[in-house]
Amino acid sequence: MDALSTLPAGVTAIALGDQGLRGWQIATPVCRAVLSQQGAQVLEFQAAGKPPLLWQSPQATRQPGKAIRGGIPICFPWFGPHPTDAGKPAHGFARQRDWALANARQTPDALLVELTLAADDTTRELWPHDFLASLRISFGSRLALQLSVANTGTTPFRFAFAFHSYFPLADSSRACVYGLEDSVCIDQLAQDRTRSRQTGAVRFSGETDRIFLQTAGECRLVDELRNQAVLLSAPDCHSVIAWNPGPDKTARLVDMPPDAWRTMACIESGNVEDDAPELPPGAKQTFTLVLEQ
Ligand code: TA6
Repeated sequence: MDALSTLPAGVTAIALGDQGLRGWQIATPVCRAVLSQQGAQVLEFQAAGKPPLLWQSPQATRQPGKAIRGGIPICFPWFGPHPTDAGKPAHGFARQRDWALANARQTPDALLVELTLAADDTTRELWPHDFLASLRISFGSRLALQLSVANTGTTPFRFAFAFHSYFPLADSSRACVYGLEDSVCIDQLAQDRTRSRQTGAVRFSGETDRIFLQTAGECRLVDELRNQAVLLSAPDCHSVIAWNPGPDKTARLVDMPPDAWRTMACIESGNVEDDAPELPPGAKQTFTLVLEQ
């Protein structure tokens, strides 16, 4: 745990589980949240007067180095399985490592927290580039995340990332996503990963794993049973991934109860596949996600 000289009121350092994971409990007049130092991962967020925004598996691990199932994992510097080495961690290494707490301060509207992750010998073994990643999180009446990636090396690199957000649903079969119409859709479950143009809203019937490219940067997840919605605004993110594991895949996930697929879905804003950016030496790019209920 990086000790800032003092934490602002409303921020308390906490243990997450009993295997050494650390994080912070956030309680302000406008929201409550839990943030894990591992992965700079928002695990919980609830704005005053609103339902919980995020879903977390009741069986989520609290083991150092193991991804935590829920909240908003940060997939970086690649998305999904490593393109050439299956031995490397899925979704990159950012979600498995402690990020350094760089700043935490209260503003009139929100508590702002910044964490950073810099390249080191161990990351270079997995990904041979020098980078500095920073995640700025605004805990206010809504949740906003801003990921910046800087190329601190001497050669360009291409990276992919996603805010892998888990959302609760009353019934995943009675939910849908608007705003992805006309985007290019890659069905990850199809052998040949066929591409098509999305027509109409995206729905979840059993296992669903679709990458949408060239999106408009804004979409809305609607829980039809509860008549509630989450608006995802991510103007710098051109990809959205919609995932529900369905019953069979869920049965293979040790950190998810067997019926968990019925009450959650992931809507992940990022830049992957064709949308993955290339960063020249010395350059920095910033990507914002705002979640509104
Ligand atoms: O969200 C899309 C996806 O790539 C799915 O294929 C599934 O693997 C999911 O991410 C979860 O990945 P994880 O490594 O967290 O189990």
